[in-house]
Amino acid sequence: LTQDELKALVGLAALEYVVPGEIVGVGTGSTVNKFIEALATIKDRIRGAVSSSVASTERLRALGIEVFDSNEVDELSVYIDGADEIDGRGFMIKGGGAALTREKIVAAQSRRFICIADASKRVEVLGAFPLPVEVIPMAARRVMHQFEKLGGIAQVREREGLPLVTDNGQHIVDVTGLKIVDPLAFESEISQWPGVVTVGVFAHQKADVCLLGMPTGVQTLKF
Ligand code: DER
Repeated sequence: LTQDELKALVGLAALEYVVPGEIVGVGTGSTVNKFIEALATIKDRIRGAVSSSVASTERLRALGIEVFDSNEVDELSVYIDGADEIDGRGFMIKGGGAALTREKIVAAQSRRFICIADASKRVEVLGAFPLPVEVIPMAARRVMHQFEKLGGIAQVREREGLPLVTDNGQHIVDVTGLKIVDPLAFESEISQWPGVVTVGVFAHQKADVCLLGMPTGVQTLKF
């Protein structure tokens, strides 16, 4: 099975966690795009979606699925999203798609986080994938310096030679060389650095279930 087929497999498997008649929390990324395609096949059985990015909103609307703002709904039963890394406790690194802030917001308003990922995302210790951190641009230099003091190597994410600008109008710093052995403490510490909007460690908003696409099929991990 190719990686794309593994993503389609878990995107389809996630349908079983969707509660009929309800509004579904939808994340961002290529694996979630497979879930959105699957969701469209049952769009008459759901009320709509809350989306974690402009990109996902556009895809949902193009497929005839109504999209609500976070402020229009109370709690969601379920949030379906991908990850860049996921460890044995359901802690994740996210933000490869630059949507980490809205992803963490929608995850926080959802009762259950269902992570969908191909097997390559499963790690023992978080940190091999460059850690995304959304920052207020004026704070970028100091935040990068703080990470360097932790032994990291930080750089501003660029698109066509200019800093990438997120849906929220901010910049992203990617940090390599970190070993995040205590994701809960790390997330708490970095989140209170002045100028940090969101750190791409999802420990306080961990996954409850991970549907992992393996060549042998879908492995369901519960945390
Ligand atoms: O940006 C994100 O958090 C995405 O969910 C990302 O982590 C997973 O994207 P992928 O499914 O395209 O690998």
